[in-house]
Amino acid sequence: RSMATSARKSLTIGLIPADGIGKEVIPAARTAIEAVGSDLPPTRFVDLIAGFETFTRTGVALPDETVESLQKECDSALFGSVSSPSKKVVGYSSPIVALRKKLDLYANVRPVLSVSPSPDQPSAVDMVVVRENTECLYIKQEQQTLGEHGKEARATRLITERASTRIGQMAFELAQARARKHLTIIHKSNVLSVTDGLFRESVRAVHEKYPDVTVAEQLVDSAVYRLFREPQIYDVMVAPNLYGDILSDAAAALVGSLGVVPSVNAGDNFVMGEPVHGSAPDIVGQEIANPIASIRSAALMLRHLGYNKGADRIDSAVDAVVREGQLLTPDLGGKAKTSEVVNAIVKRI
Ligand code: GGG
Repeated sequence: RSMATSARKSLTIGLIPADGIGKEVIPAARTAIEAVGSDLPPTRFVDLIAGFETFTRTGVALPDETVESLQKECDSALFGSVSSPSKKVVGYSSPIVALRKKLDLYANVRPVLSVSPSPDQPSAVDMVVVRENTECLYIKQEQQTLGEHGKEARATRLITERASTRIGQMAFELAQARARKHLTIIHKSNVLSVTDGLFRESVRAVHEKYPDVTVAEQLVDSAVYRLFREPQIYDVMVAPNLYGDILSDAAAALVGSLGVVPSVNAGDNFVMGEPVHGSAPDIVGQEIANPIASIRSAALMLRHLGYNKGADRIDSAVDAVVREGQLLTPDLGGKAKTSEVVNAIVKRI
């Protein structure tokens, strides 16, 4: 789905690197967009802050100014990665989860695509995970109480017909636009018959509008198994938030590294590119973070805005660099620095 480009005389993109390697890879994505030049309208970037580091410095993880700028002056955005602590920190709440909700970016679209040995050969792995982005356990309603046998913790899982229907609609539209036109609904309704049952039934109800699309269902556990045994059976997968998060990270293993998988957080009026990988504190500052996931997220964001030519130029340049195999970061078995990969991609754009 793309947002019309015709009315846009200029393009304003918010950049939110956030934490860890986000600060290394979002500048790389900006460089790639700048290299596209005249295939885009005059483009302006707005530097914005959010993240755990922002929280430790200012006491706020997602400043109002960031949200306001995105809502009022930006056409789209790129988000890097966030390092939320695993233990509760009073006053802190994940800014990316909040941002997706505040901007109503209800779909996280994650294409998982391997680069074929030559441009005329098909990719061995070519699927899209469509993850519902606003509910499930990510509404973060958790409580701990003291029970008869010690501490007890509970989390509320929210699944609504509205959110499941609109993510289903997005997934069917994506499937319809692809060659295989096949959608797999991921759930666990044999155990969670009420919540996952509603998700499954709501997505299924959209099918009648897309008769060309074939539909299958898969329990999430067996979906992970089949993902590794026979990835070619999948085309578009649609899943509630948590399953989609886990499945898309797992699927990244099929294409070499989490460092190459892009995503967009998409709503009806705004799109925000975001690499699927996290903030990778173990490699921060070493100049070896793979910039490809962010650069491809920029391409995906441009595609969503309707700038297919610019997006194609970026993706083809990345494909060429990966195919040549000379300049790859360590996650892909190479020795190149982030900046060397960026320079090689920019030269080919
Ligand atoms: N770009 C994806 C990302 O930052 N992943 C890390 C993640 O999921 N963090 C959740 C959080 O810290 O709120």
